[in-house]
Amino acid sequence: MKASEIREFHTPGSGIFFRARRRLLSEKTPYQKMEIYETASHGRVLFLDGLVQTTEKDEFFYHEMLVQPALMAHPRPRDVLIIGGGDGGTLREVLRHPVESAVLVEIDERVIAACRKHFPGLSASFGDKRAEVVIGDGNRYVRETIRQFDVILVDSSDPVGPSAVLHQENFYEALKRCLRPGGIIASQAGAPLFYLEHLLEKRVFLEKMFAFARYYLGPVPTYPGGLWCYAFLSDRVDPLRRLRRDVPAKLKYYNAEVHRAAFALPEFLKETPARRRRTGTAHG
Ligand code: AG3
Repeated sequence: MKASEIREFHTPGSGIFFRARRRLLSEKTPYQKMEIYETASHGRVLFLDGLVQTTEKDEFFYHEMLVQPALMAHPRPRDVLIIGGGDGGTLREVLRHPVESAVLVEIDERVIAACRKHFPGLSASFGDKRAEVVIGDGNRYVRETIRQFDVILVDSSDPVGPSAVLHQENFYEALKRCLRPGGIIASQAGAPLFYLEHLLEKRVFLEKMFAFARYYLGPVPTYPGGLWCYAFLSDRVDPLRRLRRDVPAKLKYYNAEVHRAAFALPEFLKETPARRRRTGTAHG
């Protein structure tokens, strides 16, 4: 492979590659290796520890679908908490709504600094008066804060490395304590094709914890498998009832029909871990 081709392995024998026009940044931060490239096909691409986090071309699929379903299902979201999301894309989607505050807790301040410089389309939202950035460990923040929120969004990376704790049961217990009555959590849950076991196990504890614990899906062309899973969690709000009608202008992916369709799950995601072990399904 030529030096100008950058890639992420999804398995030892498959993955995605981009032709890089130029490397804009390569830095070892205290938490991870961060790289930003200008590519021939996808605009700028951010890698953390070798995993594609965002590309200018297809980031809207992910950021709109992580944020808009929860924000549109909540009758009056005032205060929002974002865990992770240092590139600013999730914050941008939140601030399309007339919220009063959006607190973003990011562990790695170098990611924010780099994205403010290299991804203006994502990070312009950091300049908004309603945005408050906390540099720190999201897991620790939710255990220590006395603040409560209407919507909490978990914009983590894969369940390996610095993000691993953000996929665990006791993190969700702590999150729940930060939720106002009627509040909603949405979190990115990963690639159904590669993390199916993990997704099915996670749903077992999420369903015990929340009256409404639903997975929903959307495409993210540059993420492993191309199909991405998110969790919608609430004790009071059914994601498919009483959506607000004031969808923000200028979205590229999300609308009310997409919202409904996203909650329809394919057969392999309806499995339970126990049934799957019994039938020994081959994929995932
Ligand atoms: N957070 C989810 C990234 C997961 C990508 N995984 C991978 N490429 N293996 C993205 C952060 C964007 N705000």
